[in-house]
Amino acid sequence: MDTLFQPYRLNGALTLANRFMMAPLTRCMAGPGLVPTEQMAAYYARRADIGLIISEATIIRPDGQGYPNTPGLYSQEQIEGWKKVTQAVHAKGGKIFAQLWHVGRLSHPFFHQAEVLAPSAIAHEGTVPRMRELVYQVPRALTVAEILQLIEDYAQAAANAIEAGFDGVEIHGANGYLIDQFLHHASNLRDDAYGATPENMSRFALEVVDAISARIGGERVGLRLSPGAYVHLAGDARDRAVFDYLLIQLNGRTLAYVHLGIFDDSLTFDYLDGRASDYLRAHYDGHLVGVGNYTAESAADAIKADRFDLVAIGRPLIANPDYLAKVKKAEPLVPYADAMLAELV
Ligand code: FNR
Ligand code: 8K6
Repeated sequence: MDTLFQPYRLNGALTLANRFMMAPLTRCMAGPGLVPTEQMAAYYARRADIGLIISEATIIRPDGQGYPNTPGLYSQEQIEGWKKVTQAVHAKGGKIFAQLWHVGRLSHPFFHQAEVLAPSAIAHEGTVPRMRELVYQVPRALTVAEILQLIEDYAQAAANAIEAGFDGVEIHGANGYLIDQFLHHASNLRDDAYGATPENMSRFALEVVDAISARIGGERVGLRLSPGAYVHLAGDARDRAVFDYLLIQLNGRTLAYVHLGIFDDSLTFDYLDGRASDYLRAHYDGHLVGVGNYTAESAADAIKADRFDLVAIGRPLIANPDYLAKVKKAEPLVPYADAMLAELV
């Protein structure tokens, strides 16, 4: 357990105070204009003893929104709002990355009065959470020119994150959102340079990584991936080859870390021969962040067994702003309940 509380060097730019990360947690509490609030600054600052906070997913442009009141990083007001958050976290000695997000086909015109865009014109069945009257629509397939614009918009949002004082960014390439929609056969039926083969299906993710790295430096860029489809998408055995290719490509690049996107890491996937975390460990050479129903104890065991290097904690950190202090003193934790999402504690 002691290892978890020791500093961890990610690279020449970043050494973390400990091996805990705060998992990105959408809270739907941004103010008008999707601007972060003082309450959000105080909420993140209460958790500044965590080695690295990953912000709630933050949209790179208006048509990337899929839930109410999620913050953005494309307007000057949003940048100014985030400055309050990063300053509050830094004042307490913490570090924070912005998670950059576009939901692709999981958007709805309700949020932005524009088209819903995705790799292919395949709808996700169902409705927007918390807004049950909004049925997901059939998206329009992106043109290549629109894909290039999206890559530029990701890079600009990363530059905005640095202007706002973030220590880096995590690219949200997981959980069935836009980047993940390119990486899985269930949502990518393209037959151009962005579809059909592992190389083409990985192209968008890699171009986003490269454009952001060119702008802010790869040492300040993390990437979240869900090689096992478990939410918003159906898995397909052919997805395995896409992630095999993508990870080989990522091994040749500088990144701060790769972070698994999952809710429960005991899930296994036939086409990954087991847990997604073990698959990533076997195929990715850099720092790996594990997540998904871990306690400090089970994370310490996993790190000792060399299954990953750092652990991200989600729901327990919603319920316990003083998670780290409690774990250190072996005090009991408040159990998480969904009702806690109504308030920023
Ligand atoms: C999440 N999760 C999540 N993931 C992500 O990449 N971006 C996000 O914005 C969110 N938002 C979010 C909101 C809420 C309320 C929950 C519960 C989860 C997933 C999260 O980062 C994490 O992977 C899971 O919660 C599993 O970790 P725990 O909670 O078992 O430690
Ligand atoms: C896989 C990424 C998860 C995206 C998170 C969306 C966040 C919404 C969570 C909905 C949970 C509903 C609980 C309702 C609580 C009342 C809040 C006012």
